[in-house]
Amino acid sequence: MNFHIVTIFPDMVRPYLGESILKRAITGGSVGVQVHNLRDYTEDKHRTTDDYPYGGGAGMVMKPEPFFRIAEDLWPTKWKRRIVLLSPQGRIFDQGVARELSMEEREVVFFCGRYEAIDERVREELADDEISIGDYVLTGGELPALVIIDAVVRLVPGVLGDARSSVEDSFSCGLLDYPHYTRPEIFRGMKVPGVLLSGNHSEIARWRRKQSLKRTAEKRPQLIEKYMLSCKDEKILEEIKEELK
Ligand code: 9D3
Repeated sequence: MNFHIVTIFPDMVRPYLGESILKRAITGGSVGVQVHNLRDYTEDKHRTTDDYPYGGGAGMVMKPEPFFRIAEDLWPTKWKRRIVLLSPQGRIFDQGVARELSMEEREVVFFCGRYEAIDERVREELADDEISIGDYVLTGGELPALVIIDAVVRLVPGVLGDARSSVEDSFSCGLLDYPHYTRPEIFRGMKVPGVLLSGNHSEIARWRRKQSLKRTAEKRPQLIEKYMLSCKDEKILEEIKEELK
């Protein structure tokens, strides 16, 4: 799995890639991430990447030439690259999009915008995909690129190690997580639920399932609607509704 981040702020993204699971994934060889300075692909003395908008208005627009130059220099064959434009107009990133990207065979290239916009011809001619990470306004695409790489890398086989597989995660399974506890058994008078100390593994599994369903129904009811419930889940949900009466 190979990623490229194209940005005018390469120093913003490099430190994050050099720590923790991401670092291990990269040094381990299952994932590659290269950071490219867009300014290196300008041709003028001042290494200009932005200009005034045609038609007027506030803010600057990123020039098309540096994006075309880097795409044609580094990934000249169209079918070997997937250029992802990061922008507020993109489709919203979620675990499904992460799964889709984790199966990508082409080089995945993120174009990070700054200023108000990127020249429309970059979208029309170069972009294969356009992604937003949610409906809030950021200052650029750099954090979105890191967010997406972070979510995708943990789905690449071998990155997490098999002890904790990403398959069991909340969201990939479509429900929120159940509550977790560690020692001490009583902390400032607050007790760990007895069932977790019982050693009864089927009871524990049922309690966790019920907590997941309860939390999801309470905090994110739309996730319950999307999720395929088993007969047993339906029964547990009825039980939860009964208890809330
Ligand atoms: C009023 C016009 N603004 C759109 C909401 C202009 C604008 C603001 C901020 C254009 C770009 C940006 C910078 N944001 C991104 O490049 C971006 C982003 C985001 O702001 N939120 C969520 N996902 C993303 S992906 C790239």
